Amino acid sequence: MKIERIEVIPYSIPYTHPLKFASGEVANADHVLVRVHTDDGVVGVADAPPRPYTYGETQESIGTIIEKTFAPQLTGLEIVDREQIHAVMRRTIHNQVAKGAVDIAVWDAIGKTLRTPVHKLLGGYTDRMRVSHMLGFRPAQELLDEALRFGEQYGITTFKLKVGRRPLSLDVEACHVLREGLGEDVELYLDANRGWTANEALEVLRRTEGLGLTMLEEPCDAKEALSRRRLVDKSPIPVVGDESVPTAGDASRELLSGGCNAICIKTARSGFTEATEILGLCTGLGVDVTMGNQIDTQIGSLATVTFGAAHEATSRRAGELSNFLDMADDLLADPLRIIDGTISVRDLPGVGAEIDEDKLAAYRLS
Ligand code: MUC
Ligand code: MG
Repeated sequence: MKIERIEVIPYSIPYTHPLKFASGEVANADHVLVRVHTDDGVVGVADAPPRPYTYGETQESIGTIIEKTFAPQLTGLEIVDREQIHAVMRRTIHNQVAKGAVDIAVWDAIGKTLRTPVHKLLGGYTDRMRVSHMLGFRPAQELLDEALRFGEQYGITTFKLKVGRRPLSLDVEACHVLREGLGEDVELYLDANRGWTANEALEVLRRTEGLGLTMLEEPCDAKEALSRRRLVDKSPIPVVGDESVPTAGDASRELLSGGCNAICIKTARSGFTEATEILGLCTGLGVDVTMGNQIDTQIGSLATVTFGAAHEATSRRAGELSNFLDMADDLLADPLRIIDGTISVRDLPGVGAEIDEDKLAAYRLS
């Protein structure tokens, strides 16, 4: 059960509805499929979504670092020796998304080797997660129409609104229109992807007072430490660290310095191993966590629900699991389904992401 080779396959699938947000826009899923092969024929699978505007990694850099640096160093290691695998990857700094995909593929291979679902290996708390849908930049009425459609069609009752626009009135208006149109029982929270200053974020909090917003994610750049701390102190709702906290070390720094008081965990950039470390830190400190979406495909969303459903703390809140619905196609042989606002884990060995090889052949770039 040794790692024999690691395959990286860049591919591209268009979005029918591109997602726009303060730090970027996604019109195509230009991702990398990662497959870890063992010497006894097991294949672990994961998806790597590059986000250059967030972490600096590109489709090319993810392929290259895995192929040229990690694969030669990991070949020959036992698939179950995760600490050795991570000790090797730690020798290269950054490259969180590439490392995350290798880690998830390794977990998938371990699950298949042990003939056990990975959600059981990780904790086995529950078998599904409630779904939160991310709404990108659009005029207020279109946002409301989209949210109503997702509510009706999929039973989704939690929405994360992408904000961080100027003038602030664009987002303030969207919040009012959504609350008015969706009613009081729908959960609404905001993610500014560092689009505002701390003072602008405070102004938006004042102008949306009374709307029952539950969280404010990455309102401004966490590196602007003093103003960010002031915002966190004054905010009546939790301020969630997202792109500022890809590792457990980053999460510790931001929590201890007052840069945030809740943490978004994304398996795409932290894998299952580092996500477990971040989660342990947060539960130890009594800090709320959310399961985020790196604008994931169905493969990535299945990884998120696998981790999120495995633990009590990560399954309390709705996880961001539904943006694959805006893609023209996907690579999963058995598509993910949202039923009554939830997505279930798969009771299959590993993570359960079986790839449709014909689709992969159609969308692969090399
Ligand atoms: C989010 O929560 O920020 C946007 C960029 C990215 O990396 O993830 C998304 C969603
Ligand atoms: Mg975010």
